[in-house]
Amino acid sequence: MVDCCIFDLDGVLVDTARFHYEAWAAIARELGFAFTAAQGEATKGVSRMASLEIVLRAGGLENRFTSAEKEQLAARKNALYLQKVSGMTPADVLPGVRSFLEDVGRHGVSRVLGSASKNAGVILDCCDLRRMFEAVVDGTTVTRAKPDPEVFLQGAARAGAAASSCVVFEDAAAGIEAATRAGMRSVGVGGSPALSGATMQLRSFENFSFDMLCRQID
Ligand code: B16
Ligand code: MG
Repeated sequence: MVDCCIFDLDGVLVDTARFHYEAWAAIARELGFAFTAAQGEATKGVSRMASLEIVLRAGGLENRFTSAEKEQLAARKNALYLQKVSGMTPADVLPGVRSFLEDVGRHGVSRVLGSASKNAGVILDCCDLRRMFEAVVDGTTVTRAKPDPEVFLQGAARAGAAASSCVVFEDAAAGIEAATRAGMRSVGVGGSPALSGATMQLRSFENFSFDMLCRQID
């Protein structure tokens, strides 16, 4: 039984994970080291300040900056990131996503956004996705970042759904762990081996339907 689908944003509905990575890599370059794409994987689904710590550790600079300096670095990264996402359009929504969201809605099942990002609203508006969700929970309303289950528990509460009837769509290991800790089933989107803890795997939303989800997850 599935009463509510909760969708992560970055890496599930849109491919903004690469913009996060490019912005962090630019900050690392300014600080004098290379931040590799493999190192960038660990920042997926993780909050902005926790991501900064991962970047600084990669450069051996974890004890180098004051809190105020770290805030400045994070703000600078965010400005670079916003430059990249502000040009997004509905064409940037990943293949099959829009029709799957419509299909879920046609079944009368709640659609909730559950993202760690403080920029979720900007992306939803640029990509004309906001009207496809009954509730939006994001980095502006959540106090504890994934893998804490807060974001998904807030989403279930907003939809009035029991955790056991929710399915979370996630591209990050931290998000799959958060779903499991919330008592929810999960779909690991994108095929990364890091998502082996998910209830089921989905490479892409192309040709995927709500009926297929129910058959595979129930
Ligand atoms: P922001 P999600 C997450 O979004 C990203 O995966 C992660 O890389 C980022 O650090 C985090 O949002 C915070 O984003 O800096 O925009 O507030 O995957 O939970 O939708
Ligand atoms: Mg994500």
